[in-house]
Amino acid sequence: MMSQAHQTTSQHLDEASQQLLKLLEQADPEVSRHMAAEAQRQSNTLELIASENHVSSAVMHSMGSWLTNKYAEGYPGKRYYGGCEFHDQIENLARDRAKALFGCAHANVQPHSGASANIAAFMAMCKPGDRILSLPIKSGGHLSHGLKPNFSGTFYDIVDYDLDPETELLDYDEIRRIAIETKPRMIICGYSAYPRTIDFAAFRSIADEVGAVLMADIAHIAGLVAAGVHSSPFPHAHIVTTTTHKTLRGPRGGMILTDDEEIAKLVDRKVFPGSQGGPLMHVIAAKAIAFGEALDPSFETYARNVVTNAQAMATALVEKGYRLCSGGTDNHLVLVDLQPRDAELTGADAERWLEMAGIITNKNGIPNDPRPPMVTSGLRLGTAAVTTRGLDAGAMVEVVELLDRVMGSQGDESECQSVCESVRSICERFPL
Ligand code: DSN
Repeated sequence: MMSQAHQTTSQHLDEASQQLLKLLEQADPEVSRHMAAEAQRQSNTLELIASENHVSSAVMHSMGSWLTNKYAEGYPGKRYYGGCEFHDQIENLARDRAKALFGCAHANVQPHSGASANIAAFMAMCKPGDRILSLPIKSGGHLSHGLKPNFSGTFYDIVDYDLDPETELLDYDEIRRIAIETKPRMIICGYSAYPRTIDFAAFRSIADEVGAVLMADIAHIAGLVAAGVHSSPFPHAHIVTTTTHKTLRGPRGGMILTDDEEIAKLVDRKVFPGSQGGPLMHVIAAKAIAFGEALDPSFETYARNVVTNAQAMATALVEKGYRLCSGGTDNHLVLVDLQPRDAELTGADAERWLEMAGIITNKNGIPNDPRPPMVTSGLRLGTAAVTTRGLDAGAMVEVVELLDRVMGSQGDESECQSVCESVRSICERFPL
């Protein structure tokens, strides 16, 4: 017997997904029940987490394929296992498409995640103990850029730069001053919660002035960069790391890019055998497919709409009395300071109440946040996933209206229920 959740979900699912759920119902009803419920959750809620997206059916189902059965340690043409002929061809396709997408000379598509890509990039460019200059996580950086408990903060000498406290923008003069004073081996740009354009050329000029390596982590904006909607880290950064699953809309994974032949050799060695064993070939196939999709001209339209939607959301939020960090957005995300709207309101409350109403977000620290990371005074909202399901600027205004109703009611149960019904109807208008 199919569960109610499965039946409801199946109406929205492509044939391959329906077959998968049918198969799982026979093979493992317990897992099947939870997977069907998750498919339904994704279908019936609005995903505003800035780092998430909805992949195509081809990307999703290529991950559940024969390629998961294979060990392929090494690189195309130089493997430690037999039987890799087709894996070589698939990995070469992924590498070539990545190079075409980002206009660079070398791509390593094996990192299992963005953090894994960063481990290999650090190992390629720095020795343990070397000094690295980066934006801390509390100001919008990433944990793998130097947080103390992370490998980066444990094995390297991390020096922080920060945002301008007034404008909440990168202050290139101040970054330059700190770089000259501290002489880092490597400077990192690229962030998890920075809504503005990054000036890669300015960073490179600072790096050159102090003889540092420039690393750009474009995990969040990779799709915008690939589409030409955000400026490219090439030719400025020596080494570029990214995830493949955020605005780039591929499978969960990482990648390292470079234009420099010597750095390319180091990167390959530090990914394998330096920090990883067997590559996830089923995920590499899905990366190849996603890169192929991103090379299609329609991806540029998608990426432009992501930014248009974020700007529409930003304007609507400001009209409702919310303060946006840095005053707005140039990319796919906005960082909302909840305090001016309601001094008692925390990011944790907002995240929980919105989830009750079917709007999925994450609490996020704002620059100089007085509250701890599990509470926060901010909310990070992104438009990559809702743009994939077709929401436009008008729909973003509707979403902000609903979000504000939830905030205004302080998470009142019946108001959240009523908003949830409106969310459901938006989801039906813009099905996955
Ligand atoms: N956890 C990711 C994000 O949400 O930004 C970064 O890795």
